[in-house]
Amino acid sequence: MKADTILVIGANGQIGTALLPRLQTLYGEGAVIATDLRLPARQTGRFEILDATDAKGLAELVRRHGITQIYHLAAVLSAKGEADPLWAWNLNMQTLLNVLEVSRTEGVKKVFIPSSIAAFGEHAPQTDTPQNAYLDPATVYGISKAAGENWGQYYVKRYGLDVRSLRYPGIISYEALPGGGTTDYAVAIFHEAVQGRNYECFLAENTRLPMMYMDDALRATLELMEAPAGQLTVRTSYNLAGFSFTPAELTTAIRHHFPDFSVTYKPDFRQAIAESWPRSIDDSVARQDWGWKPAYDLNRMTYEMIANLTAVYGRTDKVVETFKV
Ligand code: AKB
Repeated sequence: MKADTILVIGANGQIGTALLPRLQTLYGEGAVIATDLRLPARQTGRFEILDATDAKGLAELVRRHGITQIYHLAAVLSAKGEADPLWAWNLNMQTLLNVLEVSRTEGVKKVFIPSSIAAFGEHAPQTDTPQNAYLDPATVYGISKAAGENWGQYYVKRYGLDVRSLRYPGIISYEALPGGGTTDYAVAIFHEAVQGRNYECFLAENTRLPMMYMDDALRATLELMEAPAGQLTVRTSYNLAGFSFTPAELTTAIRHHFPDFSVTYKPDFRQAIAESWPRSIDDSVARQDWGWKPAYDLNRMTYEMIANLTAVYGRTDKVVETFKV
């Protein structure tokens, strides 16, 4: 157990819900303060209501608990952000700047800020997109991620704050639903299949995107946060890869378990977002700097998702709400 006090912002989201128990195991339940806009359906450990756009409230909480590390996971994702771009920009940037500033003024030792494959746009090579590819994102979410990466690096260089970041691919998990992303189909499809229903996909069947199973995403996050600072050559955000697939390939993998499962395709505005993103990612710098290596492929992830969601839907106290975009 380590003598750090950890603040998780956006603890009720897809990543926060899965990361929280890992941090509690690593640092001790009492050392992790989970926060979000509202209380979670099921609470374990210490939880406080926090609106991270409120700089004063955030600073008061950081001081009161003597926070030494922050995981800032609150954000409006790609598809939802397009419905109200200025709101999404303000929320994503205000919360990020509040986190960086409170960390600088209150002596927080380490900060994790997620970036995304959404930071890339049409001028990045779409296959094996390299670490230093040009960033011209097509969505307001991607613009906020590209700007956020640079703000993180600025705080490292100007103030010596230890800010670390990963460009997450689409993350697939059973613990909580993603909310408003373009890769959400890859989670929604499992919920339908496990409940014996067919699925209507909002992306075209041959749309290839980089994805990752939550277990790998959590391990990458914690390994990056544990890595000696001197080994980190990237202070914007590290490229991170798991595996890539299309909706058609995912359907085939699911049909291995549920042969009657079928998918129809009705691409909507999210198709253009997906087409602006990489198809696969070159994460060799992460592998070299801090030893990153994914453990899951498409088939192993599919098996885990089906096994875990079967258990979830088999329960009477369902922990997953109906899937909404
Ligand atoms: C989204 O689809 O917006 C996110 C992401 C790839 O960052 N899952």
